Amino acid sequence: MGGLSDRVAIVTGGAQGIGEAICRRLSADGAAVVVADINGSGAEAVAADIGGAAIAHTVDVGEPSQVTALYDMVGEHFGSLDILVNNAAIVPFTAWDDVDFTEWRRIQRVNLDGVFLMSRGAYEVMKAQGKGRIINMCSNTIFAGTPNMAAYVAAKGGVLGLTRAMATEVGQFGITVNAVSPGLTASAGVLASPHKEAFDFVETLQALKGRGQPEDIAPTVAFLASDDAHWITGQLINVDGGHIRH
Ligand code: NAD
Ligand code: 4PL
Repeated sequence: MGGLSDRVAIVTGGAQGIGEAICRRLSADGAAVVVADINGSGAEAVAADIGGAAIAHTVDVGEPSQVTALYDMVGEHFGSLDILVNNAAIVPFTAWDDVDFTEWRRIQRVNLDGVFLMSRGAYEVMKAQGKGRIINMCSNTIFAGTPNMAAYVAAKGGVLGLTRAMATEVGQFGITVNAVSPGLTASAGVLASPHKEAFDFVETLQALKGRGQPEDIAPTVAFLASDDAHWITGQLINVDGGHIRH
């Protein structure tokens, strides 16, 4: 057991990809992890494979009533919450002018509204406890202006803004709010999308060579959740092999 024993963590989008790697890492460090995902069977499979205190919960982070139900379950099952990782997102590959308002709203609803709803719920518990850690998954696309993802890039810019602003208001309650921005990473979602064609080009831009893996991202999240990160809040840590500098 590592530095997160006796901690309770929720990881959204934990059924696959980077979220799954975060669930596995936080569990390895000793946390009881709620694998929260709209893909309930995928979340069940990850929680079962992790074993121990890990449990699965089906949730659409963009649906207020489902977010409320998640926090009700966590309150009954654990009675506390130490760590929230807002990782769930839709990762589109669509030209800017092929995005209509319905598609724009679909992306904002999960990628930005979902972070608000989940953070608002976690805040109530963490404020009462006088401590907590919120870690938001951002993306280095907000610096690169990566094509075919304008709605996603806009939502992730919003996530960084919320990270900075929320940190200011919740620090007085012992809560830190930070963000992690991966670069192109070989998650299940990316490997099943046109983004997979970009690995070779992105590698030419990276200072460090190779393909980012979900396991390369998870340790930074674990660090921000740990006691060692107690004096860090409102920050963004870029984890992309040195693709972009900010
Ligand atoms: P992925 O597509 O492989 O997995 C995303 C998970 O989120 C899936 O399990 C999916 O079911 C879940 N999800 C989607 N909508 C949901 C909803 N409404 N409610 C609950 N769960 C939902 O994604 P990934 O590549 O592992 O990305 C994880 C995070 O990392 C995202 O925030 C993404 O923006 C970010 N990120 C990824 C990359 C990359 O290249 N893979 C790069 C930078 C940032
Ligand atoms: C550099 O966040 O950061 C593709 C797809 N390329 O989702 C991302 C880069 C993608 C990224 C991302």
